[in-house]
This record gives sequence, structure tokens and C-alpha cells, in this order.
Amino acid sequence: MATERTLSIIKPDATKRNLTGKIVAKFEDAGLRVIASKRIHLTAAQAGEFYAEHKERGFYGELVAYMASEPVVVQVLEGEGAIAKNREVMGATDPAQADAGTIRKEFALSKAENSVHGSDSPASAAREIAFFFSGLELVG
Ligand code: RTP
Ligand code: MG
Repeated sequence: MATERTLSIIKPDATKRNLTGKIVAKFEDAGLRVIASKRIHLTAAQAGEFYAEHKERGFYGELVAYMASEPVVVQVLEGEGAIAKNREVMGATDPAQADAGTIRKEFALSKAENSVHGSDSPASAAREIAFFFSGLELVG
């Protein structure tokens, strides 16, 4: 499998509970490398643009308000099959459905406050990485 890059976000519920290091350790233990990282506080407009694909969903307003409620840590993770591997380590969207040992099983509070985001395809990864980082900030 090819080396890939994916966009990860450690969400407000996790930064608020000081879980950043524990979550990054899970990615590193799975063989993913952090090649870019920053802590930012999104505006509602920025969160809305990032999650524009969900605009028509009932949870969109709640999602945007939540993502802008506290700082987040955005990172680019690199590794073999990084997009699928990251989502495997994250676990299912709803922590009640997530496998044992996954980030969401261990840390998520609910389906909405589920601690992490990960890109879901190569096209999403390219868009989402460019949303937060310039090429100069990616140091593999
Ligand atoms: P993400 O995009 O954040 O990595 O999560 P995902 O692919 O597993 O889930 P997705 O369907 O893309 O949903 C994006 C985020 O919206 C929130 N959500 N809330 N209240 C609800 O029913 C609900 N459903 C989704 C979650 O924060 C989810 O991660
Ligand atoms: Mg998604």
C-alpha cells in the first residue's frame, strides 16, 4: 500500500479534557507520523465551511457550534494507507458502536462529541489538508 497523508482533528471535547497527548499516542502506536500540527480556535464560519458537505443534515448547526466551542488540534498524519488506518484507530462515529481500543470507544462522550475527525477519502484528505496547511508546513 502507498504512503498517504490524511487530516486529523482532535475535537473540542478532547482538547477540553486534556487528552491531546493520549490521542496522538494512539496514532503513533499505529505507525502514523505527525508531519504537521497546530492548535487553533475555529470561528463558526470556518467550522461551517470545513463541514459544508453536511449542510443539509439535521445535526449541522449543532456540529458547527460544537467545533467552534473550544480549541482544536489539527494535524497531518502520514503513513502506509494512512486514510483507512486513521479511521480504524478512530473507531465508529458513534462510540457505542466503536470497537474496543479505538479512540472513540475510549474517549468519546457521544455521537456528536466524538473526540476526533479523520478524512474519509483521498479527495477529502487533499481538500482538508489544504484547508488548514500550506505545503511549506508539511514536514515529512
Ligand atoms: P468525522 O467526519 O468528524 O471524521 O466523523 P465521521 O466521518 O465518522 O462522521 P460524519 O458522518 O462525517 O459526521 C461528521 C461529524 O458530525 C457529528 N455528528 N453528529 N448528532 C448526530 O447524529 C451526529 N452525527 C454526526 C459527529 O461529530 C461526526 O463526527
Ligand atoms: Mg466524516
